[in-house]
Parts: sequence; structure tokens; C-alpha cells
Amino acid sequence: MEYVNPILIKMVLLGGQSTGKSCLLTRFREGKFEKEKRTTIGAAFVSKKIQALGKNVTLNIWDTAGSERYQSMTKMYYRGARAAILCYDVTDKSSFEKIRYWIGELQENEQFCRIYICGTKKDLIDNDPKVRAVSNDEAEVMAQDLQTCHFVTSSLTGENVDAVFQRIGEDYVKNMHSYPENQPKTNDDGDESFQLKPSSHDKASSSCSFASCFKR
Ligand SMILES: Nc1nc2c(ncn2[C@@H]2O[C@H](COP(=O)(O)OP(=O)(O)OP(=O)(O)O)[C@@H](O)[C@H]2O)c(=O)[nH]1
Ligand SMILES: [Mg+2]
Repeated sequence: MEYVNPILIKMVLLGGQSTGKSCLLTRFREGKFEKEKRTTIGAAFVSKKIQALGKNVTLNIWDTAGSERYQSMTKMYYRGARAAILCYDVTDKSSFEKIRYWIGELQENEQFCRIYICGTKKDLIDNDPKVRAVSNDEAEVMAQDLQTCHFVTSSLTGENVDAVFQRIGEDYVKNMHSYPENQPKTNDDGDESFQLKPSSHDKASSSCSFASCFKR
């Protein structure tokens, strides 16, 4: 189906403190890496336009604070989100365990929010494999259980960073007709108030099929 309104995707970055959420976003948005640590207070908002499957897509992204102190507020930022990047630090096992909490929260509260798992700081394990604390296999198993994707990124080098956001945009466009905000609205007579027409990528195959998209 072709949808004529602007495509806006609300998304959120979740994960423990210092897992690299803000650096991931800064790398994606500005193409740079900030060495100096700036703890996020509450949350920060960033918007960026991308092209996904030939469509203009605006990603409206909430970067949340990892500190437990702000955990109760975080619900505000993931409410209505269509994608969540759950960040863990590949050198910190406890950060991986923590994303299970967010998986539970999202599964319970946000049936239309697709989860993406992101292991950050890849450059550290590339430099010294001994510092790896989370095996690729265990993260892949978690991603398979959720029928979603697992990325390993480095905001220092930029490796795989754009791929995460690109994938989110493409998955949303491919499955657009399944979201409530894109359902045809009906007027009082029951007529559709706008036209949906078939387009080529409805038929495109995806590892994120409609059936599996929200099944977790
Ligand atoms: N080597 C390396 N360090 C990183 C990378 N990403 C983040 N860091 C470092 O990790 C620390 C935390 O990064 P942030 O992006 O502030 O982490 P955060 O998840 O936003 O933290 P909170 O806002 O406190 O929740 C900083 O000192 C960064 O420089 C990376 O890809 N590679
Ligand atoms: Mg931050």
C-alpha cells in the first residue's frame, strides 16, 4: 500500500547507564564521537530524516537516561514508540541482563513497538577480545527469541551505526499497514477518507515478516 502522509516513527533508546546510547545517537545524527561522558538527565530528543525503501521517513528519537533514578519516567518516552533500540555494552555482562527488564516492559505495554538489540563499543572487543563479556551467541539467541535483529556497533568508528536506524526505517515502511495510525480512517458514512494503493515493496520479502513483526 502507498501511504500519502509524512512517515513519522517514534522510537526510543533504552539500556543501562553508560551503555553508549547517547554516543550511538550522536554518531548517527552528527557523524561524530564524543569522548567526554555526558550523562543524560531524564531524556533527550533528536529528530532525523532518512530515506527508507524510497520513502522519506522522519525518525523521532527519545534518548533515555540509563540511571535507575529515572527509570519510572522512562515509560513516558517509550509510550507509543514503534521501535526501541535496547543497548547493552559488549564488555559489561550486567548491561546485557538489564535489557531483559526493558523487553518485559515493552512486551507488557507496547504491542506495536518492535525491539532491536544493540551491542555497543565493538571497537573495544576488536582491540582486545578478552574484554568481551557477552558472547555473540547469547545475544543472537535473545534476538531469535524475540524474532528480531541483533546489531553490534561502534560509535567510535561508526561501524554498523547507520545500519540499525536504516533497518528500523525499512521495517516500519514494509509493515506500515499494520500500525493503527496508518489504518484507513472512515467518515460517518463508513467511506475511507483516503486511498491506499498497492506498491511494489508490499511484495518484498523480509526477515521481519508481518506475522513475526509483533510476535515476541
Ligand atoms: N570505545 C567506545 N566507547 C564508547 C562507545 N560508545 C560510548 N562509549 C563511551 O561510553 C561512555 C558512555 O557513553 P554514553 O553514550 O554517554 O552512554 P549512555 O548510555 O548515554 O549513558 P547514560 O546517559 O548515563 O544512560 C562514554 O564515556 C563514551 O565515550 C563506543 O562505541 N566505543
Ligand atoms: Mg546518555
